[in-house]
Amino acid sequence: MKRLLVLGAFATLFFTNAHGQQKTNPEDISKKMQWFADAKLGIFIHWGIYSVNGIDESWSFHNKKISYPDYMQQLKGFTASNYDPQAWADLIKASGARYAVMTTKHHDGVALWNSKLGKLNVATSTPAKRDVLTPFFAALRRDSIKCGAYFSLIDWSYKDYPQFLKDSNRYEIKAQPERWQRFQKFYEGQMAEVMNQFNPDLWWFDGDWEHSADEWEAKKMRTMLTSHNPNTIINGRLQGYGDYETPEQNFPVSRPKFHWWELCMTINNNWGWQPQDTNWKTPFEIITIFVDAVSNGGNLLLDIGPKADGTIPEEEVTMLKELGAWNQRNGEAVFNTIAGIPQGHFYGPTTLSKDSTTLYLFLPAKTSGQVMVKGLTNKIESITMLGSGQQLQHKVVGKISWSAVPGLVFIDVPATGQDKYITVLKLKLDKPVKLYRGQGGFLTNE
Ligand code: FHN
Repeated sequence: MKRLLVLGAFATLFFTNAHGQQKTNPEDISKKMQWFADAKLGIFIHWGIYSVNGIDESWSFHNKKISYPDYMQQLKGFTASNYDPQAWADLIKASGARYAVMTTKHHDGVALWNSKLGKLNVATSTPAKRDVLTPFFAALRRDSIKCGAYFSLIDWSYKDYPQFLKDSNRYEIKAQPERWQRFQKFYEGQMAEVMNQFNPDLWWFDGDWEHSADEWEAKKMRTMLTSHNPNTIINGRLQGYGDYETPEQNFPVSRPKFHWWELCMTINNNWGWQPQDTNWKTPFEIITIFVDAVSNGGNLLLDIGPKADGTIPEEEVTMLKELGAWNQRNGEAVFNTIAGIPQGHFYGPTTLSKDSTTLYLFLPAKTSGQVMVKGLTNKIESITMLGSGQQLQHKVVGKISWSAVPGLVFIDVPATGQDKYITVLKLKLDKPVKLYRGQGGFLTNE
């Protein structure tokens, strides 16, 4: 699906979906998106019956790795016996995250709240025997963390949903429109339950690819949600009626053209708990990916997959704590900042303060010696290594008297005091950052 995002004078969002239909979204969303833009880090939680056997969420039966009846047997093992929603919220707070996105229902159709629309939910059909969402969202709000609801539009379990297994559908909509209308009533009813019961600050839709905006009644759903809560924000998986883009596991190289965007990513390779997946990224790797996204104007939504009893895997607890400790030392360079200077001026990620008078440089690895900044016309008033607080020296090299082209800034970086993971240098500038973007030239002030 291709979405062309054009920002008007007041951040009107225009989307063109895969069918070339241009939809306008004549809302001024820049104000309500501000908390999201400032938040930079969210924690994603994939929790469901798939954590009983530690298999692919929903996809394991859809792709026929396991039979549907065997997949649904997992209902009997979802105990939440060690579930401590306040501990989850406190750990998310400690990571430095400003929001969390929890699966309310994945493609398998198993609701994590006590839905009155059917029995396929953890309160009615599992040993957990309770709505696990209400206490979690309450705990997040006690910790002043914004609440995001992941909601799968796809429901491969529902008898009136067309798709089921990868090679077998229940019916075609055009042949049985009344069945699709029954599904629409069901899915929109469940969405309304989540809206009324949890009033999410953010909706993280998923699975929109299986049907069109019209079939999902996407515009009607957006209107329902934003009428109920004008400040709620919607991700870009509602077939062109969302507010921001959601690259997934794929790291943008060039700066995404979308004004607001969020990279969602796992810590190992799987969304839910899978014991055999020990391919854990290191804290250095996660922090590098995090600052790369932030430097390009995006957020990181980092996923954890709790076990069926509600225990969060130790590796993920450690990761969130390490990430939080790094954010404690360097958070001013991340939270409430704006995207950094274009690539080419510094060999690493950068961010700027909102007034652009402070430039943050993220050293991509341990270094001893000098780092260089090109094309900076500003006078640097001070350079501080965050964490250690050391004041650093710099010199300007190659500034020619007759040329307006700035010299190269070389900063002396001491081997001591650098961060355990990514070191940040804070450059206080004389005024908002001003960059030379020319090709050099000669004998001219080009
Ligand atoms: O199909 C889902 C998948 O299971 C997982 O939930 C990810 C997380 O963003 N979203 C979809 C794949 O894009």
